[in-house]
Amino acid sequence: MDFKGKKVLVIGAGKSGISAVSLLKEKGADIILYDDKKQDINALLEKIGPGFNGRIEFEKVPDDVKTGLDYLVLSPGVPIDSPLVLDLKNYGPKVIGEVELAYYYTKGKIVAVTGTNGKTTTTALTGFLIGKKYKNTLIGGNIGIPYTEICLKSTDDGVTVAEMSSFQLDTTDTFHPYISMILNITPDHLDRHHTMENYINAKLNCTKNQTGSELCILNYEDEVLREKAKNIEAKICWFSSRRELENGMVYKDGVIYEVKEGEPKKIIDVDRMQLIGRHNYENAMAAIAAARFMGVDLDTIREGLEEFAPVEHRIEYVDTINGVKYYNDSKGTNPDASIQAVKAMNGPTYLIGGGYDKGSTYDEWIESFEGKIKKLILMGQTREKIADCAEKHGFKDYFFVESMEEAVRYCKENAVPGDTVLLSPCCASWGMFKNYEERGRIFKDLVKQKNK
Ligand code: UMA
Repeated sequence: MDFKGKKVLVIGAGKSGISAVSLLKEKGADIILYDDKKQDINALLEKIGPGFNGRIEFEKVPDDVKTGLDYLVLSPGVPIDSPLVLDLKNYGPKVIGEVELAYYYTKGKIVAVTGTNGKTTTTALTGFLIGKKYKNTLIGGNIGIPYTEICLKSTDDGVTVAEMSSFQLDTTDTFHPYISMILNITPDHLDRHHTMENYINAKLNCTKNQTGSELCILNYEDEVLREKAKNIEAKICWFSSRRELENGMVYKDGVIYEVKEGEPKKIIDVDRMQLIGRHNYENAMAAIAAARFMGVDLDTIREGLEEFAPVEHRIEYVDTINGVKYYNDSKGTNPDASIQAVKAMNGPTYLIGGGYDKGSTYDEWIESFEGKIKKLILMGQTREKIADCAEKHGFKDYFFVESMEEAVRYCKENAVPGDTVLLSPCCASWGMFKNYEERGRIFKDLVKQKNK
């Protein structure tokens, strides 16, 4: 795609927009970067890098920008049906997303990872396994590294593993991965997509351009996916953590198998992995299927599965102190995420929770305890609300603390060998911490201070 001299308006001056502008600058486009909100121009220019001759506009797109536009490039957070985008469409530009732009410049094979939950871990693990065979394996997308930032580093003999959100897939057109995967689909981002059908269709965009010789990896336990698979052109590899399959990847009784024509071949005892929890075994099966399709041999895959450390703050193993294992799941900022972490625990657990109140209800979270939670240590704005909910469900083993330091100290003083301590707050961190990353790091530091 030749952008030289083309008039391109990039909407959204966040990570993706800035990165798209840097790419378009390299390609000689005539660029206007726009954001609804005013920002510090110098800070933006610094991020864009040297040699930018374009314009930056805030709050209102000037009329002279609208005329003669060749392209409109949308950041993932910009809805395709926003009033601004609908207005600009009348001026005739081609509307693409930041990912579609990156795709024009991607060489080699692409693995696209999507799903409502588990995308980031699966993207990281898939990249890790494939990277053992393909030297130039790049990882990016929704994982936090804009796709436009990595695409120019791709090579014909390399692989790009891209985490794709529904926002990003909403604005793809020719984007064509060699391998796609949809891990699961449950309601999410309906404020943006309006209907579940739209959300599902956005996810399915990751496979719409695939051909019969390419692979689409799907979760057999997801009814939506089972139904939608009928219209998918690509070869399908199913995985299941609940039943045996004739072909695909299966998790059963602590072991992951690859099954061909009903013949299971053992891949790994899940105890050998650092990833824990059924949802993570599903993520691992998807990643293994992708690596197998890319020709990575089984011994290398096993080695990779054992080496791979969970993404920081997601059921991340911290340490074992006096026979007590500590896990950091600070990313458990909502009931769904935190329930997965609780389910992943195998024995008696001290659970540290509570934080900023974003209006969640905690009933399902408390119900997921299933007798496993020895003590619920609560902090932050939501502690009373959670305690009330716990009482309602007959759970009385909670304890209030004022700080993370006090929470960790309480666990160290009370947990006995064989217990586990899990930080999975079920709430946002704001109010007590800058973000969930800071909360997780403070927890880890406190755990590692052995005498506290
Ligand atoms: N903006 C507008 N008009 C709009 C919407 C946004 O001007 O209508 C501006 C905002 O004022 C802001 C900028 O756009 O200055 C933000 O752009 P953005 O929302 O596209 O965010 P980026 O910083 O570019 O980050 C995006 C993804 N964010 C979203 O999808 C909301 C990041 O995913 C992603 O890591 C990054 O690109 C790199 O690919 C985050 C996310 O929350 C982690 N994703 C959602 C999820 O995982 O559930 C989809």
